[in-house]
Amino acid sequence: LTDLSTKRIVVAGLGISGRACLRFLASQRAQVSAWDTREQLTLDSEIGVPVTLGQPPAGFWDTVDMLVLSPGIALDNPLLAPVRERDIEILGEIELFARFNQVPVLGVTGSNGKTTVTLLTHHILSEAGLRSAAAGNVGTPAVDTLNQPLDIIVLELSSFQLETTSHLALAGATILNVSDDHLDRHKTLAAYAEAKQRIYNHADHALAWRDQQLTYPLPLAVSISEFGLQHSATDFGLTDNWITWQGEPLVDTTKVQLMGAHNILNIQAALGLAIIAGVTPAVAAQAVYSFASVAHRCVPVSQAGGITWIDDSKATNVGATIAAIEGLGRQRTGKLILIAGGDAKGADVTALQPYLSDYVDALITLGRDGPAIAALKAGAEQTSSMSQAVAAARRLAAPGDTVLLSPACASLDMFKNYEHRAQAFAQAITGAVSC
Ligand code: UMA
Ligand code: ADP
Repeated sequence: LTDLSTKRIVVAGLGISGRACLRFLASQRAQVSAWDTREQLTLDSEIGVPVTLGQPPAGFWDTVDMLVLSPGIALDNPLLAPVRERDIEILGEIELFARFNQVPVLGVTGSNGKTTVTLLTHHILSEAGLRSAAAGNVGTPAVDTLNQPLDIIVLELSSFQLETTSHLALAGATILNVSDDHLDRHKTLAAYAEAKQRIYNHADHALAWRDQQLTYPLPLAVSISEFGLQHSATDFGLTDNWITWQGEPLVDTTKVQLMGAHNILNIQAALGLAIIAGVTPAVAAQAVYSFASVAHRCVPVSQAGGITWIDDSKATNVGATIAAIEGLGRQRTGKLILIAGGDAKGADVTALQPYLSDYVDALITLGRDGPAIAALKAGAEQTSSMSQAVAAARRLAAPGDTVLLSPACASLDMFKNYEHRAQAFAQAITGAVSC
């Protein structure tokens, strides 16, 4: 399974994941070449192996044993038809990692909260004195952790990565939640949830959210712990602002740095994973207090004009925006003004409607699916740039009010990525206030 020196391997996709695979495969002395389906690709550094761009030439696949597919390339991409016809093994970077890894691994998936839970778990494990690494969808390729001196690895796993993974052994695994996302690629919620379920295939222990059946392993064979915002005498619960574990108070939620009810669930999940890894509940709890919010996830970025400006640019789906609106809306004193819109990736945005009416005082939209979101609330203002959206918010807001950027959409129709969108938001705030 792990001798690759006789294999002829194509790595598809020359991004972060593909390049890491190329480096790893070279270290295994495999015969490797690279392929990117884009016709035009400017390579910013030396790849070191033959590179094919666009449609491969005739006979290309005849001499290939294995295809390592980047997560950004869909399994049903028509260019992969000859690969399937020839029965060439298709796997992803995480599967490659799984076949070589010797270190215990914790796995995190879900529609929202993956990065927060991955980084928080890693923080708790590090504070407990373990040599831990956070890798996977969070940004550091999993294969880059191979052969490092580590005690434990926390892997953030996207549905795209799980689709091409079959042997990933996990000491603990969680599906945090499942809501509409990436339906442009997975087509149905059922197919998307099925990809996420793969995280439990070789897991020793599962952590599931009491409020959502889709987060439980099917069949319910592995041992399971539960988290949720209810009282619980046996697992994680919430009583009088305290996160409890087996009925005992563990974390005072009024003293943590993360905002919103959704982050209470995230903290419970991270505590659960750390406990599975052998950290004592008391040590894990102490570490939670020193964890700061992750940038672009419901984080206040300015008080300009006496207004609280909140950057939740990473809210790239409806579920994340609902969590932000509900969390901030419940505790608001002034008006809540929402800026939303972008590329909804095929999702139905109408689920936002009740939250827009209950908690949002004014709605400003932008981007490709801005009109569909604007249609959900009377008086919504449609704009065509971030600076226009922020200027509109500035006009509507008074000191004491909150302006929330939580787009419910991907950013790629207008920006390079969600960080770029957040940067445009921050710059526009400075511009709007100095006008
Ligand atoms: N490419 C093709 N054909 C395609 C699509 C892409 O050839 O149809 C090529 C591109 O030309 C480019 C390369 O593939 O050269 C890009 O590969 P990629 O899209 O798989 O992205 P990477 O740079 O390898 O980054 C990936 C993850 N990206 C995706 O899943 C889209 C990163 O997650 C992850 O951090 C990284 O591996 C390391 O594991 C990003 C992401 O957006 C953050 N993830 C999605 C999300 O969180 O919602 C799932
Ligand atoms: P992911 O890695 O799954 O995208 P992040 O931690 O990066 O998750 O958060 C992405 C977005 O989802 C942010 O807008 C954040 O505020 C929101 N979010 C985080 N955790 C949850 C949760 N448990 N439920 C709903 N939304 C959440």
